[in-house]
Amino acid sequence: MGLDVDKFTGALIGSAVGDALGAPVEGYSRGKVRSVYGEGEEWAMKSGRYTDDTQMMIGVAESLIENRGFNGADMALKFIQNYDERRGYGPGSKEALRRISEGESWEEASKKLFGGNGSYGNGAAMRIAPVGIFYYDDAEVLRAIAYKSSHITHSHVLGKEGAALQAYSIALAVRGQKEDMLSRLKEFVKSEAYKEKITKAEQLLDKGANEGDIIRELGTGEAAFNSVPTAIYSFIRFNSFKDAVTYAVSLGGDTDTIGAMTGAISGAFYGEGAIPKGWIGKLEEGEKGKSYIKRLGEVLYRIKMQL
Ligand code: F2R
Ligand code: MG
Ligand code: MG
Repeated sequence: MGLDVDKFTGALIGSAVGDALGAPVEGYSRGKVRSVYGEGEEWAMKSGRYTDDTQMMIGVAESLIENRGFNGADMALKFIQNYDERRGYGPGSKEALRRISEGESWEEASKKLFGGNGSYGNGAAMRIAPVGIFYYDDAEVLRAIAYKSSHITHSHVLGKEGAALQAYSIALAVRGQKEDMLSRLKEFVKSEAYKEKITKAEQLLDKGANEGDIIRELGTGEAAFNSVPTAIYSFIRFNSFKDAVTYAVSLGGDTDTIGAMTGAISGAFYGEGAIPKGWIGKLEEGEKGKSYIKRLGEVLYRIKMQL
């Protein structure tokens, strides 16, 4: 299949760009986001520094590359080796990684969180882009790997399902399937909670909903079910990387994460070349900065295409 490497690098760089654009306004209201970014045609990225979303996404990619596929113990180790408190991690993820670093197995640690229910936070979905591109051609393998990679920190069924839904959205985007994306996602997803959110997204698209409707009906919070559907909606509603990611961040709430998830889907669909140059230009460089992230996308592509 003649698939461009630009889609693989676009998903990873797009995720990092969305994260960095949303990072300075994470937790802000819609109005406060506007007051920071203004009403300009193309928002100027502030610091370009990415957060835990990208730091963990890098770990997923590194582990898939080194193991030519999923290896739970190694992926957990990558998260621990890359751990950087200053990137701002969710409390559940932090606790799971602490437990694993102290000797618990990656299969057991996450089950202890939130009173034994496990986390349904969006931390597994926000880092899933490498799984979406690497397994773009097999929905059932993608689902299995999304669940397993989530389980390292997020064992609640809704945390895992959110990651699988986000990964499959990226896979469909790599394949250029935007038109019928929502109906395909509804067929794919197993949980009623997510099916209902996708139906809601369809209705909101039909009605030409305003930002308030999206915040209220789809959500902008830290739970996977209040953020993954919003990212998918943002991608489908607009016709460019810039507009989709700007919209996702403009809603406020968990802006770095919904920005990262929208950026991953949009980057996979439009390709790296469609990401505003000013945004990539400002994205942080350094040991594991934008050049490294791009390289991870290229290597995943080469392995996948057996080049
Ligand atoms: N942590 C942050 N942002 C705050 C600090 C950033 C600040 N700017 C800084 O620089 O310091 N963002 C990151 O966390 C989110 C991802 O979180 P993750 O990894 O899913 O963590 P967690 O704790 O597992 O889940 C998030 C929250 O969801 C609720 N929750 C989850 N499962 C629950 C359950 N079973 N029962 C009840 N509540 C549950 C909790 O409130 C969790 O804390 C991203 O935004 C990332 O950017
Ligand atoms: Mg973050
Ligand atoms: Mg966040």
